[in-house]
Amino acid sequence: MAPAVIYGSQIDEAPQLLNNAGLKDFSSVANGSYDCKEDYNGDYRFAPIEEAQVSRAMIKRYFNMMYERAVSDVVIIGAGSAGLSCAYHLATTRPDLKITIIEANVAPGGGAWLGGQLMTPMVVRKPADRFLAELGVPFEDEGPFVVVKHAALFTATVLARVLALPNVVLMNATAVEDLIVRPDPRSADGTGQRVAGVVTNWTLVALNHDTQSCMDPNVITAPVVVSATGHDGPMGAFSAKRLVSMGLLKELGNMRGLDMNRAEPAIVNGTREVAPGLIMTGMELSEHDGSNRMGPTFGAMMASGIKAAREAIRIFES
Ligand code: 48N
Repeated sequence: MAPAVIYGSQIDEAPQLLNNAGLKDFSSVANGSYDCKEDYNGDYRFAPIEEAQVSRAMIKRYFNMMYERAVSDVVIIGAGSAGLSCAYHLATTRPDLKITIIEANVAPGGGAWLGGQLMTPMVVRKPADRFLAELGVPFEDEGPFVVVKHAALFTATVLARVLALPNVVLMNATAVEDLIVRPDPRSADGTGQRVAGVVTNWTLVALNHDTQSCMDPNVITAPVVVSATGHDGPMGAFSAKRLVSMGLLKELGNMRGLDMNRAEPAIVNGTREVAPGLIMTGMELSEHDGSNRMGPTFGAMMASGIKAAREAIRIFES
């Protein structure tokens, strides 16, 4: 008996699936009236499936995405508050751009799941509250600043908004372990380099290069890279440190002590293209420039991310 069209994907194990599901044929599945039942009184029944269908549903989508995003317009390294704010502003302002976010952790969000020292409320100084309003994140107004009742409310909201945008893809549990560089045609003496993409690997591999023989990486090319890798963590300040080791930055500025009033404008106003093709945003910039840290207030991360997006647009439009 030739297997019927399998709902959702063609697999050649159809007879086994019929047998596993106790079905005579797939007509009930193919026309959507399949044998399932939302009954919470002890008779909840799922539509039948063959394990291979699950694998193929994931493999088809993920590797098509990897194939398509091997050439991206913008790569954002780091899905913390700065990287996600950049992704949101860039993707909504320029829906034509293919934006690929690379995040080392399984869970995106960086340090923005808590307000500070396990406390959950998130403080955002005005005027950065305007970004919260744009996202639809509720907050309590305290005059010069606002408070989001739980940091996760901001982070989950901006993450959801970003992932719903058709021109954004997120590769989490994936680390950027190097930068792609090319000769910079704009350099005065022709010896300059410009960043032209990223070198990636599964994070667990990237963290274990000294415990196993090298597993070679993957590459994603992009004319603009935005680095938002933060100031601490297993790979914090990744691009700032790599710029030093590759000779594109003389030395790290190293983050200074906490001064909220000085730190937040310094990070926002300092957000820029720190090397040809590489824009730096968020707390990574404090390591690059030697600016102060601001501690448990997140408005600068949002505004710096937005500025990084505008810098990327400037590059595309120049
Ligand atoms: O949240 P972070 O660490 O970084 P930002 O800049 O988005 O936000 C910083 C903010 O959370 C603060 O530190 C606050 C304001 N405190 C300031 C203070 O004074 O202490 O997110 C960076 C993300 C993380 O999710 C990392 O996992 C990821 O970047 N990451 C990487 N992803 C891919 N490849 C890498 N090499 C890499 N390195 C870091």
